[in-house]
Amino acid sequence: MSDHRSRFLQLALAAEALRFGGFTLKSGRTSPYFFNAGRFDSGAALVALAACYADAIDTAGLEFDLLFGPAYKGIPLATALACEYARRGRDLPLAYNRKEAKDHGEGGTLVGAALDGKRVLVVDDVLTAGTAVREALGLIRAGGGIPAGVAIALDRQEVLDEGSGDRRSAAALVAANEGVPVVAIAGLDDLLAFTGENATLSAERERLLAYRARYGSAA
Ligand code: OMP
Repeated sequence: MSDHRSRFLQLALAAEALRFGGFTLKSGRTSPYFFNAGRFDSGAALVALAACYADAIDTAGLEFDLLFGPAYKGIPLATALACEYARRGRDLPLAYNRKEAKDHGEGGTLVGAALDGKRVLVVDDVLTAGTAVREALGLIRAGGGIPAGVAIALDRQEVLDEGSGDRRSAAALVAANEGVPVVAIAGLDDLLAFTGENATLSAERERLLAYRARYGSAA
């Protein structure tokens, strides 16, 4: 497992952003694990997380001119990543959206750098069905930007409909249908590899394997 993957999983477990138990997802599925990026709730935690995003993005060779953080959880993530790139010598413009349009002051739903003609990288927390990410890509197009990719912390590597024969992941479908690369710091497969290396997580690993057998995408 590449360094940023295991570093991220260690950070997420230490921050309790990644937890094991029983969780109901937006899809209604009951998951034995949950990723809550809101637990990266200090400057040091966000700095460490942003370095993992930057390593994953650079390893994938994504090309973009602007970072976009979808409200709400993407906003601090994209902001921390912009700071990390500045630290690495690349000053990137940053934008994000409001959930509710503002009808006074500067107005509108988009905040920050103008998207016009820019190749925009969406920075978000987690992808399950891809609904949140697809919405963000729509906002970018509506704002005149050119979607250039999606960077997420965790790809849950799930199928959209476990009853159908289509075992493609939701992330692969977003990439194919939206025409943009989707890059994750880590995925369910990495979490399984990580739990396999840690004997204290063997019970959790069994539950993850059962969940993947039912809802997981083909590799
Ligand atoms: P999709 O829109 O289905 O891709 O799911 C992304 C959203 O699911 C996130 O923005 C969260 O609201 C939520 N979520 C998590 O935050 N962490 C998880 O581990 C799983 C989910 C989820 O509900 O699927």
